[in-house]
Amino acid sequence: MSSFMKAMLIVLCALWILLELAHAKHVRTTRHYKFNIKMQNVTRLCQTKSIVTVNGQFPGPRIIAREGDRVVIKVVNHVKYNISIHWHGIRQIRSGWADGPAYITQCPILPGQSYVYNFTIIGQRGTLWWHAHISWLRATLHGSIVILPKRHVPYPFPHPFKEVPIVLGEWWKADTEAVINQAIKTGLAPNTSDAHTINGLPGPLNNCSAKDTFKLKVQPGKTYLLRIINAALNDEMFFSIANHTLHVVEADAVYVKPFRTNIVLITPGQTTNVLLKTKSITPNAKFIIASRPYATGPASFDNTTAIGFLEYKKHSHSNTKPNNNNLKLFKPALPKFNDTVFAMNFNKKFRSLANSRFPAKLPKTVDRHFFFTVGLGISQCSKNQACQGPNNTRVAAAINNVSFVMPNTALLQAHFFNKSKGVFTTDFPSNPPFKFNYTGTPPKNIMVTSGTKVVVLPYNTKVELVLQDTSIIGAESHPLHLHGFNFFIVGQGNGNFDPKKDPSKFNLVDPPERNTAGVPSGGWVALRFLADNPGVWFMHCHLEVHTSWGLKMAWVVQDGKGRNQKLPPPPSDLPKC
Ligand SMILES: *[C@@H]1O[C@H](CO)[C@@H](O)[C@H](O)[C@H]1NC(C)=O
Ligand SMILES: *[C@@H]1O[C@H](CO)[C@@H](O)[C@H](O)[C@H]1NC(C)=O
Ligand SMILES: *[C@@H]1O[C@H](CO)[C@@H](O)[C@H](O)[C@H]1NC(C)=O
Ligand SMILES: *[C@@H]1O[C@H](CO)[C@@H](O)[C@H](O)[C@H]1NC(C)=O
Ligand SMILES: *[C@@H]1O[C@H](CO)[C@@H](O)[C@H](O)[C@H]1NC(C)=O
Ligand SMILES: *[C@@H]1O[C@H](CO)[C@@H](O)[C@H](O)[C@H]1NC(C)=O
Ligand SMILES: *[C@@H]1O[C@H](CO)[C@@H](O)[C@H](O)[C@H]1NC(C)=O
Ligand SMILES: *[C@@H]1O[C@H](CO)[C@@H](O)[C@H](O)[C@H]1NC(C)=O
Ligand SMILES: *[C@@H]1O[C@H](CO)[C@@H](O)[C@H](O)[C@H]1NC(C)=O
Ligand SMILES: *[C@@H]1O[C@H](CO)[C@@H](O)[C@H](O)[C@H]1NC(C)=O
Ligand SMILES: *[C@@H]1O[C@H](CO)[C@@H](O)[C@H](O)[C@H]1NC(C)=O
Ligand SMILES: *[C@@H]1O[C@H](CO)[C@@H](O)[C@H](O)[C@H]1NC(C)=O
Ligand SMILES: [Cu+2]
Repeated sequence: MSSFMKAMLIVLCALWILLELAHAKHVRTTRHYKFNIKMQNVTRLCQTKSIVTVNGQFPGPRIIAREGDRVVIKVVNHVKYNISIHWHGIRQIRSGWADGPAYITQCPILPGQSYVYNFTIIGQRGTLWWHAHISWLRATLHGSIVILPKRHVPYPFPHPFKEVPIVLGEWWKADTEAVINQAIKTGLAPNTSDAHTINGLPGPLNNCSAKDTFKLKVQPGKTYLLRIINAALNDEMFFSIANHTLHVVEADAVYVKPFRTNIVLITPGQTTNVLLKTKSITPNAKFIIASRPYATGPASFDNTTAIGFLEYKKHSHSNTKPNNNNLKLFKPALPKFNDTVFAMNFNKKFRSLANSRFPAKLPKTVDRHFFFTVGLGISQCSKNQACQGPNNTRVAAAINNVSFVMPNTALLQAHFFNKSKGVFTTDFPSNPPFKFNYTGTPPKNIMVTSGTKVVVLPYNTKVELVLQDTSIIGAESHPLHLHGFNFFIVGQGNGNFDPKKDPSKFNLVDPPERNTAGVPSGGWVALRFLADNPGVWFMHCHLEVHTSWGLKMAWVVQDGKGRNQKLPPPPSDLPKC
C-alpha cells in the first residue's frame, strides 16, 4: 500500500469515527415501561376497596424521560374494564395513534389485550401526567410524567435540591363506574367524592385518616421543586403551604416568567411547578399543606380539605429531644370556595418566558376564527329511559349547543381510512346557533342538540378560539383541555366577549402557553394555536362530569403536502372495535 493510500485510509477512518460520534450524540434514548392494569386492595378512611391500578400502585408509577427521548409503554389489561391511557399534554407530533382517548384516537384495550404506546417527546420539558381516558377510570388510574431537560441543559431557575411530585386527587367510597352509570341512568348529577387527597392520602381532617397523611420532610435552607398535578375528576383545587411562599416557574410543561404566590389554583388537567425555599433555620415546627376546591357551579361538590405536613428535619446531632407538644402547627389561609376574583387574578399572572431560548411561537395572524359557547343544558331522554329531570329530561353539557355523542369506533381510524360516513360529520358550528346574553338571564329553551360533529382544519391553519361560558343552569368555570397542541391564552375577561373591543387588548407578546385553561365562570378566554399536527384531536372539559354530559368535540387536522406533514399508518397492535 502506498503511503498516500495509508494516509487516505487514516483520514477515512478518522472521518468515520467522527461521524459515528456525531451520530451517537443524536441517538435517541428509548424509555421502556410496562403498565399492568390490575386490581389492588387499598385502604383509606377505614375502608378497604378494590381499585383499578397500574402495577398495583395508587397514584400510579412515575414516568421519567428527557426532552427528545422516545417513550414506549406496553399496557396490558388484566381487569374486566375496557382501558385506554392518555399521555396528558404530550404533543404527539405525528403519533396521534398513541394519544389514547377512547373512541377518539383508538378503540379501547379489551380485557386480556395489550397495546404499545410509542411516542417521542419533542420540544417539551417539565411536568405532565398520564391517566385513563375512558369512562371515569382515571379516578385511580393516573400518575406523573417528569420530563427533564436534555442532558447538560440547565433549568432557567436555580437547580433544586430535590424534586417532589404532588398529585392532587380524590378518594371515592363508592365505585366510580357505578357513580357515573347511575348518573347516566337517572339523568341527574353524579354523587361527589368523599375526600380530597395529596399523593393519594386524605390527611387528618377526615375520619379515620390521620395515618394516611402526606409528609414532605425537608431540610432548612434548601430549594425544592414541587411538581403539582391536579388529577381530581371533578374539582379545581386551591393549594397552599402555611408560612411559605411558592415560586411558580412552569405550567403544563412550559416555563413561565417566575412569580410568587401563597396560593396556587390548579384545574383538573393542569400541572404547575413551584419552587419552595425552606426557611434557613430549623424552626422545630411543621406546617400544614392544604388543598380544597374552587367550585362555581350549581351542583354540590366535595367540600373536604386534604391536609399534608411540611416537616423540617432536625439535625441528627441535636441534643434536644423531639417534643411533639412543642410543635407549633400553622394553617394556610385559602380563598372562599367560589372566589372567582382570585381565580381571574391568579390566571392573569402566567406569562411565557418569550425570550430567544424559549420564544412564544404563537400565530400573529389568524386564518380561522371560532367562537364556542360552553355550558350546561338539558336533553330529552328516550321514552323508555325514565330520566328524573323534568318531563323525562337529563342534564347535558354542550359546546355551541352541540352535546357530543361518543361514536362506536375511533374517529382517527374512520378519518385515516376514509370511512367517516356514519361515524362523524364535519359540520361542527363555528359559532353558537344564535346570540343571547350568554352570562345573563338564560333563554327560556335550554334544550341542546346532539351529534358526533368535528371541525376540519387544513394543515397549518392558524386558529383563534374564543371560549365563552354560559349561565344556562348556572355559570361555571370549565377547564378546557386540547389534545395534540399547546395553545396560547391571549385574553380573558368577565361577562360576554366583545369581538369589537376585546381583541385590541390581546397579549400577543408573552401569553402563557398551556394545554388546559379554565374558561372563567361567567366569562371568556381567547386562545390561539397553529394546527401543525395531523390527526384527530379531542377537546373537552376536564371536569369529568361535564365530559360525560357531552362537553367535548374534536378537531380533524388534515395532512400537509410535505413528507413530514403526514400522519403515518397505525401500529399493527392498534385495538379494534
Ligand atoms: C382484596 O380483598 C378481598 C377481601 O379480603 C380478597 O378476596 C381479594 O382477593 C383481594 N384482592 C386483591 C387483588 O388482593
Ligand atoms: C416505535 O416507533 C418507532 C418509529 O415509528 C419505531 O421505529 C419503533 O420500532 C417503535 N418501537 C416499538 C417498541 O414499537
Ligand atoms: C349516591 O348517593 C345516594 C345518596 O347518598 C346513594 O343512595 C347512592 O347509592 C349513591 N350512588 C352510588 C353509585 O354510590
Ligand atoms: C366522621 O364520623 C362521624 C361519626 O360517624 C360523623 O358524624 C362525621 O360527620 C364524620 N366526619 C367526616 C368529616 O366525615
Ligand atoms: C406563621 O404565620 C403566622 C401567621 O399566619 C404567624 O403568626 C407565625 O409567627 C408564622 N410562623 C412562622 C414560623 O413563620
Ligand atoms: C365548605 O367548608 C368550609 C370549611 O369547612 C365552610 O366554611 C364552607 O361554608 C363550606 N362551603 C360549602 C359550600 O359547603
Ligand atoms: C359565593 O357563595 C356564597 C354562599 O356560600 C354566596 O353568598 C356568594 O354570592 C357567592 N359568590 C359568588 C361570587 O358567586
Ligand atoms: C313539561 O311538559 C309540560 C307539557 O308539555 C309543560 O306544560 C311543562 O311546562 C313542562 N315542564 C318543564 C319543566 O319543562
Ligand atoms: C383517503 O383519501 C385520500 C384522499 O382522497 C387519499 O389520499 C388516501 O390515500 C386515502 N386513504 C386511504 C387509507 O385509503
Ligand atoms: C347581560 O346580563 C348581565 C347580568 O344580568 C347584565 O349585567 C348585562 O348588562 C347584560 N348584557 C347585555 C348586553 O344585555
Ligand atoms: C339548542 O338547540 C335546540 C334544539 O335545536 C334549540 O331548541 C335551542 O334553542 C338551542 N339553544 C341554544 C342556546 O342555541
Ligand atoms: C368494550 O369495548 C368494545 C369495543 O368498543 C365494546 O364493544 C364493548 O361494549 C365495551 N365493553 C364495555 C363493558 O363497555
Ligand atoms: Cu366543565
